[in-house]
Amino acid sequence: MLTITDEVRDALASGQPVVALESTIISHGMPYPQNVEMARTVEGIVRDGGAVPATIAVLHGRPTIGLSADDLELLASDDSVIKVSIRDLPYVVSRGLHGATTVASTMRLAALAGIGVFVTGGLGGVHRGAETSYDVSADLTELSTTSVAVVCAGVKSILDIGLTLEKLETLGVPVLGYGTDEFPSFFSRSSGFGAPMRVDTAGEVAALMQAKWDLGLAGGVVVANPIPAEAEIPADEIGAIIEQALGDMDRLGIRGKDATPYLLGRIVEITDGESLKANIALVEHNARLGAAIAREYAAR
Ligand code: PSU
Ligand code: MN
Repeated sequence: MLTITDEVRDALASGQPVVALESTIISHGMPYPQNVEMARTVEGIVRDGGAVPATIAVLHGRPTIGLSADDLELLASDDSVIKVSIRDLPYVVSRGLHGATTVASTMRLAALAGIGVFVTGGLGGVHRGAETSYDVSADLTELSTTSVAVVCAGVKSILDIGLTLEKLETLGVPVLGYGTDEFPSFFSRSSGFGAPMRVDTAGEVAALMQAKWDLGLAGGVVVANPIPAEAEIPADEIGAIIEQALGDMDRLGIRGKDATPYLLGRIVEITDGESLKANIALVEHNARLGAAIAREYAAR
């Protein structure tokens, strides 16, 4: 049921490094046209890093691995594109719709295609107030079963970071601080929470991936790569802005799958675009690391 470009198929068949990229970040995570510029740039960074980029989405109901420039433009600008997590996949596929895939559904489609490394910006997780809303991203359950390493900049404090880390522990998901003892919080290098484990090289990540899967421990690995210092928004500065965005969301009664896109957009508005710059910088930074990990993993 997958459409895979010849380039990606050939790379996988010959054991060359491939890096999966998600599309919700394009369609529902950033405004146009910065989103499509980001998508193109990130693919270029993966290529420069010696790996083949495979951006993943559902187009005309077909799960598609590897996208053209026109596909990226459509995902970035067409309002009919649906945010597709795991539970939404059958709907968009059976109806022939366009879908932008989240971390969860991108992981699943990457795994079906045979791709083991995936680069994104931030993971979904346990939302603040989840004790009453039950809002826990399917990204976490997917990480418990699908064997793909996910390079991210941690999770931002629109979520409950502590509960997200607890849930990942329960689900048996290794969470690696890359070159850091502290778990990063997306816009900021710090979060107040320790990284459960630390690694310092792409080779160490690849070795851990292999050890996990050789042990028969199916499921993902989270590689938490802090935003570069020159691009970060300090935690105390972004904290108040996130509180404001959460308050606005509550007043508007927004919840469920619309929560994360609303909050991301609102934070861009409140910061007058500063958060968008940071977001783009951290995704680019993750793309460099993801390519290096894919190369190390392919060489094992
Ligand atoms: N965090 C970000 N940017 C994003 C997302 C999360 O900083 O674009 C997206 C990812 O696609 C993630 C999804 O998988 O939001 C989580 O949505 P939900 O909480 O509805 O599962
Ligand atoms: Mn949710």
